[in-house]
Amino acid sequence: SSPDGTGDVAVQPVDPELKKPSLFRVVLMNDDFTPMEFVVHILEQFFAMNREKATQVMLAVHTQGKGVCGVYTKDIAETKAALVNDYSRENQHPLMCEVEELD
Ligand code: NFA
Repeated sequence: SSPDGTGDVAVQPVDPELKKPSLFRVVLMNDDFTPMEFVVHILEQFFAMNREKATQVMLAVHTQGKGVCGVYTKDIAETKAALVNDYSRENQHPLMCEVEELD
């Protein structure tokens, strides 16, 4: 121990500064072929929306070309987009889900 007898105890900083994670939008793109009911089903199953919210978002994608499904950290956003695209392809629909970094 040190000469003052206090002992060599490592003190950790209180309130370490942690960087906030970057955020990413998961967006659905409109197309002319995917059935509206399939898009509603995707929004309910992968983004935990109720039928009313899923219908609103589906119609926003249909009329505006794209729409936000949710905002997540990078790994979660990329995983959700990949799961949606795999599921759409399994069901032979061209629906596309993309990831966009927020500013
Ligand atoms: N535009 C598609 C249709 O008219 C519906 C759709 C909505 C597709 C949202 C993709 C995304 N059947």
